[in-house]
Amino acid sequence: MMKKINFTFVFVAAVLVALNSRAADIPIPDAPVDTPLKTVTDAAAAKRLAWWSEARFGMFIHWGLYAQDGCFYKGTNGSSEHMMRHLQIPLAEYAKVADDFNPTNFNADEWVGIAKNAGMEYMVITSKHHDGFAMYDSQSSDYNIVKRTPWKRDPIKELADACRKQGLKFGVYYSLGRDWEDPDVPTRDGYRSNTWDYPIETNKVFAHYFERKVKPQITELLTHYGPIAVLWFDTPEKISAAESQELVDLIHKLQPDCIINSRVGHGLGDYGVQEQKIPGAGDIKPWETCMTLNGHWGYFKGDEKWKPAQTVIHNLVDIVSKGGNYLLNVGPTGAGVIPQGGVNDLEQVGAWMKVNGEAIYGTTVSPLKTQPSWGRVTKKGGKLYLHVFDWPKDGSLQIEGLKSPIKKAYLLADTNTKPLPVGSGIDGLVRWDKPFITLPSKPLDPIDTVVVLEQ
Ligand code: FHN
Repeated sequence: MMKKINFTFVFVAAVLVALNSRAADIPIPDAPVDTPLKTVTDAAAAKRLAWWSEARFGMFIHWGLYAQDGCFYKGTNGSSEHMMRHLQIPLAEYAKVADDFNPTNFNADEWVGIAKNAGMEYMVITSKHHDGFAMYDSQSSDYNIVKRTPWKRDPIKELADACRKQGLKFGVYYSLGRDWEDPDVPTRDGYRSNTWDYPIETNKVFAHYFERKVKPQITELLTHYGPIAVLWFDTPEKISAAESQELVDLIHKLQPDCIINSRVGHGLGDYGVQEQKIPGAGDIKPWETCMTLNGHWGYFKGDEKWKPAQTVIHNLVDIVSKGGNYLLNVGPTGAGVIPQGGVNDLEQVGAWMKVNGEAIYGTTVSPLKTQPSWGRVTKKGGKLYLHVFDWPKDGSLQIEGLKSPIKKAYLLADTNTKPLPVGSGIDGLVRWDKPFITLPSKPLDPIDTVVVLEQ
């Protein structure tokens, strides 16, 4: 009997060790559980969100010291923008990466042009990620791109100016509850803290970091760079409800029109975050899916697994048909370049958006009870936009559950809006709530051809 127990114990211990060691090297950063938004959009929030609900599609950018060598450090794979944590690089060593960070190929107008050409209407870039390094000329912390790199330029300023010039809204990401430079940033059981430079979690006082770094940096971001359209907080971790509220009040005082996401913490913020996923159904409150274009947020050298343009377009349509926004991420290189594979993708998405953007911008959640098997539906005013992914072989498209009769049907890409026949039901009866639309034999766009129903 003893032998059996021993064996079991050894086996269980071995499994635990294996799991634990595997846990240590899981590269993909975990998404915090997003607290559901307590604040249903009040009138002020609805006003702030008006442009955002129109925009529907934005560019997310993760750029920082980790990009210098594609998330590798001295030849070792750091797995992601969490490189400093994954490899437990001492702060003094990690800071030296800045000594060589010199992105001479950076061109703000080019980055904004790529976003604009893709049909994106806003941009959100990391002003400070978990490594605590400010990607702007921070007056409250010398640990920043202007003071610590040979490049000495402020990309936040240059991108803010370029966005304004090209008509995009500009926003910043800020890592709220994870900062591996500051000694006072605890996380739950230290699981995402800097425990290698600052090993004693109980010594860490979040309020000190909040007063010393968070509030001064949020203040300077909202006072030195013109209109900031979005403050995109991340990983609120150990922030208190009072501190979350204090941040919201500070932001509204400095820039009342600035939109705040739900990761400011404690159910506050103007919209909810879905990370790397699209919910099955929509939500009564505004929400946004943020997603990588390849497999990493920060530039990871060798990751060429770009989502095909078809996937991006279908994701965008799916999200918008459920009332959400799509914030799609690129990770520029240490030289300041958005990888060509991502640019090629976004060019194809932009070509589709140039023809079909009307069926995305300013549309709202589909009025149909269920998502049709052949695609998705978006709505704007008296028009329904039928996004047909799978073209019916018999050329007949059925709609279920209309709430009012169709006055006219035509292909969005058909500039002559030649009416499409709206046929009768299979039993010969014309069911206005379940019409059939006779389509051309071939779709105009194999990825998504849009049929417009005017009601
Ligand atoms: O740990 C971060 C991660 O690096 C990335 O910034 C994502 C983007 O939403 N947020 C955290 C993981 O949820």
